[in-house]
Amino acid sequence: MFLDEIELVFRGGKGGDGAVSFRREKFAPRGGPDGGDGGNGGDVVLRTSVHENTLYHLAGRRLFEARSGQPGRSSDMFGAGAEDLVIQVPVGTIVLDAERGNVLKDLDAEGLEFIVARGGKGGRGNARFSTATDRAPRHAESGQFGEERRVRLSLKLIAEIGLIGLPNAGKSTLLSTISRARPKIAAYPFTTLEPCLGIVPLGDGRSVVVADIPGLIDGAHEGRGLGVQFLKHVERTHALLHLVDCSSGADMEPVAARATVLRELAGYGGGLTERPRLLVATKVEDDEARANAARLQAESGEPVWAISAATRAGLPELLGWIAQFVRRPG
Ligand SMILES: Nc1nc2c(ncn2[C@@H]2O[C@H](COP(=O)(O)OP(=O)(O)OP(=O)(O)O)[C@@H](O)[C@H]2O)c(=O)[nH]1
Ligand SMILES: [Mg+2]
Repeated sequence: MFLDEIELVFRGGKGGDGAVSFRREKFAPRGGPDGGDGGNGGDVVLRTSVHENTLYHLAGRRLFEARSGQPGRSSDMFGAGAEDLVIQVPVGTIVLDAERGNVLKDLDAEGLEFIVARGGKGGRGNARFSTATDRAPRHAESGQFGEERRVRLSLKLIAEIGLIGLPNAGKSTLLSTISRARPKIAAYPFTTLEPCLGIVPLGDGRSVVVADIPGLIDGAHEGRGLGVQFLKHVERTHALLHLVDCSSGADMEPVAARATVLRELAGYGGGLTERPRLLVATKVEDDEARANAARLQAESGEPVWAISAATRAGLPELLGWIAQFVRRPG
């Protein structure tokens, strides 16, 4: 089960109350004040761990509260401070204020910690309130309440595989076929207006995150079409699938279509052209499409993998190729 967004309340532990107490010594019936301080409440701490991949383990519970500090005791004994409540979250968890929506912390590396709700301070015992004029203070402080925060945790997936290609190449259709993501699909260019990520199960218990981005057109790296801002979403991927429509109804002849997208990658820079890349002929369902795919392979000098999202032909082989770029465990 995958869960990438959750709203929770975190509450720091309450501080222990300070004690009111007086020394009772044999020959000093009215001894001085000796009430100790209460211990501090525990903090709620979020800590990143590579052993968590989702936020699912936090579901089903709305409030996470750290323990309270112990009250102070007589004979100047301090109450014990409470241990922190440490909650493991996956790397890539963003902590947002649930009301205002602003980012409180971007937990983007292993072993990071963030105190999401501080524990309350322990109250001072009456021993601390003794003055020259009041040697027998009868009051102590209560422990403070812990901080309470309503936050949204949002898991930012980092895509391992990026889908690139001209508009209408079949990128969103492929993603919707191999994952549960449901990007919009239509027979007109620029159906996809923002990147969409899907988790693709590989069948061996592992999964891979695939990013579908809006189609690239001539001049995209200079800001044409939907612009360059989308290429940055594939910048951190390990490999790219370059989809080329090889059907008879394609908007552009496949060899030219391939060259257009490669020019945009080169223009964008950032090492995208050196990224492992697989040329994928899409919508290959008839002889004409097969011939187009063969010509694309001959003229590009690159291996071309033919698929059809409609018939699922070639998809298991494609997932096999993708599997070699998965770096995450489990
Ligand atoms: N026959 C056939 N049609 C397909 C296949 N894959 C996609 N299509 C059609 O091609 C059209 C474009 O598909 P999309 O998946 O929206 O293409 P895209 O690359 O995401 O396009 P943009 O989001 O505009 O960049 C749609 O009408 C799809 O139904 C396929 O395997 N076979
Ligand atoms: Mg699309």
